Amino acid sequence: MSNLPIYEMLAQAFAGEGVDTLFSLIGDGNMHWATAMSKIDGMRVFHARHEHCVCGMAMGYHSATGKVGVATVTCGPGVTQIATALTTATRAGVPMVVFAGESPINARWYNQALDQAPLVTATGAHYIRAHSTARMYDSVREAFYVARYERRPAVLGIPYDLQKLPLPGSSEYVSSSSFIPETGRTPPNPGMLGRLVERLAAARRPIIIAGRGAVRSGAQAAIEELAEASGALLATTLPARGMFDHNPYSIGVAGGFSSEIARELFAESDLVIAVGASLTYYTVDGGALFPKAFVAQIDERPRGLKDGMRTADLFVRADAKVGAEAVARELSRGGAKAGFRSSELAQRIALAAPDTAQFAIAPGTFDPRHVVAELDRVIPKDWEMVSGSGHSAYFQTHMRGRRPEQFHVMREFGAIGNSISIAIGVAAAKNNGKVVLIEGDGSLIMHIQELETLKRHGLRLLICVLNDGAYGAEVHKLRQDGLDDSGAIFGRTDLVRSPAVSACGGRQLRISRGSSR
Ligand SMILES: Cc1ncc(C[n+]2csc(CCOP(=O)(O)OP(=O)(O)O)c2C)c(N)n1
Ligand SMILES: [Mg+2]
Repeated sequence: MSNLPIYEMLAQAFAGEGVDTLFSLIGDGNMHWATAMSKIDGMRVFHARHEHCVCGMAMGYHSATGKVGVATVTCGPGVTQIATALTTATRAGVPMVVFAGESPINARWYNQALDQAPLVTATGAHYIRAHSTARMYDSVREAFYVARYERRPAVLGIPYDLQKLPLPGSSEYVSSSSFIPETGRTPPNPGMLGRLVERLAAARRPIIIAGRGAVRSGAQAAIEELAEASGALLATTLPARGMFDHNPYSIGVAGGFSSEIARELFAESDLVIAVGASLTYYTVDGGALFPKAFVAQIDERPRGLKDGMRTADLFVRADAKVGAEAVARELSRGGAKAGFRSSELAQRIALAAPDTAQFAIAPGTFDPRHVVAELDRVIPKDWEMVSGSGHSAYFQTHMRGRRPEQFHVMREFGAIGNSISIAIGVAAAKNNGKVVLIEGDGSLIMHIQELETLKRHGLRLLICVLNDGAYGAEVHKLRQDGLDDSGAIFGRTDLVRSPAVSACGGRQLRISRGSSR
């Protein structure tokens, strides 16, 4: 039997998983463990102001590092606060472990008692009731294993009276990493590969869409070569945006955020190949983006039915890089072809404005397209960029020459209010002052208290607020349905004078029409 209390041993187990950064908000359920964590050599602990944001920061930290994000909240009300963050992380495939206490198992009554498991599992996260003192290490390992292997959040619920008992037995902690199956990259089935090559050889207007799977697999060069050999145009999903910006045949983001010329070219396409892209509802714009195309998918985990729609007509199960290389190799036997490509088209793509819609610009305000173009000009290309929510996030997709690995976006659950904490997680990971958050005003203000966290921890973050004084996305929808839009218009908050902004001591720069800077 070890003399140390379980909470100490649990902190050691987290360190054994390679955890070096923790986002925390403490209460009864986690304060012993969180304090033990803070004493571990080299551990960085960030104390936030809302549990939702504690998780958001861990999600941003994962996005910036690829490591499992780790957050801690107290039992009961700490856990009820994180339902939105857990769902967002589940939908975005974020590996995260949340250490949550549980109410004391031996107490007759405890005001914060709550059956946490159904709440957590409803979000799609994994819940572990760690009630066996003998199996505490197994519970930590299971949490990290699920997070890493299934790419989703896991919540550890440990009654806090148990945390104070001594750990029975004194075995060494063995990290979950050693249990993750090493299988190497998946090669394609030759028969399916042959069918895809045949389709591609016959296609006149092919377009390849690369997704997050292509980013993870390092498939960019292989996809560009395949596109060149087959005369295909290149596009990406929103999370993979920027991958082909340097390529003259890149048409940017596929889906609801597509540019006008991308929509036109997709509409003509006879073959779309998705590589490492799951073809969500948004990527295919609800099925409206490429109505004439035969669709093929190269993916480690092809799915026939996704978001209520048929995803593709032909599936090749393969790693994105190995799959793209194999198709290019087979195709090259027939020689390169022009496909969709011509120098005239490259010129049209180069000159096309992403969005030429005409709308009135109210006096004293800017056209958001011009604002984003100017931000693109002045913000160095190597900065990490965190995307906000609301309709203003669309304009940000017009920025060019920024790597997808440095673009942080988690929109799958459609919740606003996440991006400030995601950005803080990225800033904590990078710690270099080269992080920008571009966010809507409604979403930012939802969790603006985290400016204080930024200040207290001395983190540097540039926040650009597209302040239309409204829940702009909702204004559009209300007007479309002929409803009164006043419930979505709150007016432009004076961020310069706002107590939250001045309390954080941040520098504010209000840019309005006619100002010189
Ligand atoms: C948590 C949550 N609450 C409400 C909504 C509904 N909603 C969607 S977009 C939006 C407006 C966002 O406003 P803002 O951040 O200012 O961005 P804008 O659309 O104005 O650019 C709202 C309220 C939501 N998606 N998530
Ligand atoms: Mg707004």
